[in-house]
Amino acid sequence: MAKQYKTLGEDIWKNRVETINAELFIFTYGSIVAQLVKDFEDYEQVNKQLEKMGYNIGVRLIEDFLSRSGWGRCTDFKETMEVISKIGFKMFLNIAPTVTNWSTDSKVCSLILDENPLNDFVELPLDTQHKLWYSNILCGVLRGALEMVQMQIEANFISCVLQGDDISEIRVQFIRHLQEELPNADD
Ligand code: MYR
Repeated sequence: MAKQYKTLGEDIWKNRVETINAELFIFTYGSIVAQLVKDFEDYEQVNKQLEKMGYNIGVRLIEDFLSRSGWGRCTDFKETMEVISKIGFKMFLNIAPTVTNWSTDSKVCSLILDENPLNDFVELPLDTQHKLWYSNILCGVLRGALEMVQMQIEANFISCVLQGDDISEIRVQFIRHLQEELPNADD
């Protein structure tokens, strides 16, 4: 099954790569983070803003993901996480984070980002140590995209190579399935 995800992700990427200037995107993201740091002067606030921005991207990106991948429903959170890694990340960032460190109840796992294009060309000042999560936008993208398929999750960076950690790790927690909005009988 892993191979199936991989091939699908690679095919989609090959068709799209020519149209994307990755470096422009990476530098644009960097300048957004720098501007937020300047405006808020508080790394926690910057993390929150990045997460919110990502959320707004995620709620739109899911439609593109579903139509381009042709993916249907996942059977459970474990499959969803594999699809996110092998197809979603592959499609949008050309990476496939490792899904690992599952909790015993299968509700929490980690995405290990062996590579992260957003980090390219980035060095953080020392005082950001474990306060600024530079790629926090990704946490918001996950939350927004999954909310659109009725899954409430929380995602947080717990380590990052830009902070001197050995690995970059996003912890993802499944909270609950959301109910489809039922039309109000009085409407
Ligand atoms: C379902 O069960 O309805 C399908 C769930 C698939 C969710 C896929 C979400 C893709 C998010 C892509 C994230 C990319 C980050 C760069």
